Amino acid sequence: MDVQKILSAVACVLVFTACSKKSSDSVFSDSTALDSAACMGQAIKNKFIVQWEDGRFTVESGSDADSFKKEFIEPQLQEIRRVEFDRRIQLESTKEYATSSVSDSWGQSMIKTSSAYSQGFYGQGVKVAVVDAYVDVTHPQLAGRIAVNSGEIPNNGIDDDRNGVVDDYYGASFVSVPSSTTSPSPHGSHVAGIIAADSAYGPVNGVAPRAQIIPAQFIANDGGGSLGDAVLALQYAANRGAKVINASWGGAPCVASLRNAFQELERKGILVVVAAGNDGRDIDIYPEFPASFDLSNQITVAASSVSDFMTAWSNSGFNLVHVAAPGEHILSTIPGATSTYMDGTSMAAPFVSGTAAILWSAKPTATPQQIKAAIQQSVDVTSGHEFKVKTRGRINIQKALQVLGQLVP
Ligand SMILES: [Ca+2]
Ligand SMILES: [Ca+2]
Repeated sequence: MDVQKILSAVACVLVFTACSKKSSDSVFSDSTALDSAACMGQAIKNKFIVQWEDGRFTVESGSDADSFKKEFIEPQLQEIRRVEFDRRIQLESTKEYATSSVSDSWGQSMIKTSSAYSQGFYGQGVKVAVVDAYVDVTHPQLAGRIAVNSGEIPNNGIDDDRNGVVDDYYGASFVSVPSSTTSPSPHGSHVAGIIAADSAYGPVNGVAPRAQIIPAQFIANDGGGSLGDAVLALQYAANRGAKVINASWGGAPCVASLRNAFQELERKGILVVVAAGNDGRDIDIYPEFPASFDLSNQITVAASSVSDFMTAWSNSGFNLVHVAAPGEHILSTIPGATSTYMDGTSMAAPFVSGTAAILWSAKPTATPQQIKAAIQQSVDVTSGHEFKVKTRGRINIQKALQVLGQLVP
């Protein structure tokens, strides 16, 4: 610390009001000291994530940090809350295979989806955003399940509804980083199918087959992405009216922007369902973001096996992971009008997102905290099978509907 910084720190103690004055240095944070072990995303030094005082985020370009402070931040300092470098993130690939020896819908059976359908609850009227890779909106099992933005005219090159995104009739892509491959990643379509695939048009049984999917892409086909693109996709999902946001990804560096973006979702009453990650580690001790944020509107999900034990590779944590859900041998939709099996907490999280949509279709006035409580208080805990998660159990829709009925009369 140099002498000038010590003096200004002393001045702050003596003249407290002087410390609340903003400067371009105080709103610009290039620090990664928050959680040094997990802060590894490579900074993109000519892109800046700007959070404005009204809570909105934008991603701006500039030649370097000094000129960005002078030319962008200082002229509108009072409107800006925080600025950070954008950062690259790389998502892990998911195991994929064409055949499986187990029942195609073992997970749906185990969490008792049919009990909800017999009561008339299918996730109807609930929008679930898939903030992820590409989602194939032409897949026959997904096409009827995509939430249409009725204010937008598709393919005319005009942002008809003036929401800042051109031609977002179905959804939007915020991918700004180049990809090493052009063939579409199956990940986003697989996640979307677990939530809402329509079984009238193929073998996949979506958990909430009348929920509506909002595709918000930020992950490129090769698994690359940036934090700024993720923040914009989350913000878009909220603006489109998502009640649930599924985040089947991790590996984000520990910068404050992502946490702030999740806190904005909390303020807006949106439930966020996050995959715990597939590294077989305890995220209470070795944090993973966004899995480890621990917000009141967040459910972090571990992967359970066909025999209802924790999978060997699922991340865990008695504090920061809330529930387990089916996450291996999961059949779902992929591009090319077909389906395949995948393993991962990426597959477990959408089981919980679908469950939340079912619960909200039963009690539309419930808060995200009540939906989260109903899911947490209704898990199956089997002696000898306790999961290393906060609730020790695996989700059960039948019991969750009963608990929600008590929480929201
Ligand atoms: Ca638009
Ligand atoms: Ca248009």
